[in-house]
Amino acid sequence: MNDSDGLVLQELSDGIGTVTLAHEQRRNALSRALIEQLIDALDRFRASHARVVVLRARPGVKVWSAGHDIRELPRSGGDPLAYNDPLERAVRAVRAFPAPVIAMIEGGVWGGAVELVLCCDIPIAAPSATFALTPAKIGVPYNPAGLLRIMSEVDLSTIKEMLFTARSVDASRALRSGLINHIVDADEIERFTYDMARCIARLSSKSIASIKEQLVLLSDARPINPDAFERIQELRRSVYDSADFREGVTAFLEKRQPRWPDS
Ligand code: YXS
Repeated sequence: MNDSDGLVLQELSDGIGTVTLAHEQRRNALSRALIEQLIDALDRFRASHARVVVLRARPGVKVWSAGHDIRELPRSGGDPLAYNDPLERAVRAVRAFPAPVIAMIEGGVWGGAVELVLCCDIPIAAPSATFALTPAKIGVPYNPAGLLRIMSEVDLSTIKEMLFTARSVDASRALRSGLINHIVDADEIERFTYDMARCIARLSSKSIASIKEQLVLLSDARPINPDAFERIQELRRSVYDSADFREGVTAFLEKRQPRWPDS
C-alpha cells in the first residue's frame, strides 16, 4: 500500500508500517495538514494490524523536521500548544499506537519535533542528527505534558541547557543524555532499523501492545496538586499572552532576529 500524494508517504509490508515525512520544502514542519496525514497513516496501519512502525524522513535530509509549523501558531494570544494542537494530537497518536514506533532520524530535529521523536518508542539516529528545543526562540512557554514527557526521557541538566540556550545538541550528546537509543552510520541506519523492526514483528504483538500501554500509563502516573497545576497554567498564560510570543512569531516570519520587548 503506497500513498505518495501528500506531505507524508506511507507503506506497509510484512507487518512493518513506514511513514516518511515528505514536505522538504517546508523542512517537514509539523503543520496541521502533515499531522492529519501522519495520523491517517497510523490509523490505516492499526486497521491492518501493523506489528511495528518506522517514522522517518527521506534519506539524506538536512532537516528531519523543523518542528511545529510556526505559521500556524496563534497570532493574537491563545495557547500555542493546547490539547488539540496538531503536534499534541500527533504525540498522543504515536504513544497510543498499539505497537512500537521506531524513529529513524537524519538531520536536524527542531522544537516540538524533538518531543515527537521522544514519544516514539525507539529513536535511532545517524551521526548527522542534531536536536534543538527552541521555545525560547519563539517566545513560547511549552506545556506541562510535553515537559514531563521530555523529563521522563532526558536528564534534567541537558534539558535545561537545551531549553535555556535553544542550541542544538549533536547525536553523541543526545545518546549520552537518553534522547536516542542508537547512533548508526547513515549508510547502515536503514538496514539496522528494519532489522530491529523485523525482530519486533516476529514477537507477540499482543504482549508488546499490552506492555507498551502499561509503560505509557505508568510513566504518565504523576501526582500534581491543583495549586501547582493552576500556577503552571498562569505561568504559561503570562508568556503566550505576551508581546514576546507575538514578536517571536513575527520575527521568524519576517526572517529576522527577534527584538524582545523589555519585560
Ligand atoms: O521562506 P519559505 O516560504 O521558503 O519557507 C521556509 C521556512 O519559512 C519554512 N520553515 C518553516 N515554516 C513553518 N514552521 C517552521 N517550523 C519552519 N521551518 C522552516 O521552510 C522554508 C525553508 O526554510 P529555511 O529557508 O529556513 O531552510 P534552511 O535549510 O535554511 O533552515 C532550516 C531550519 C530548520 C534551520 C530553519 O528553517 C529554522 O530554523 N526553522 C525553524 C526551526 C524552529 O525554531 N522550530 C521550532 C518551531 S516552534 C515549535 O516547535 C514549538 C511551538 S516550541 O517552540 O514550543 O518548541
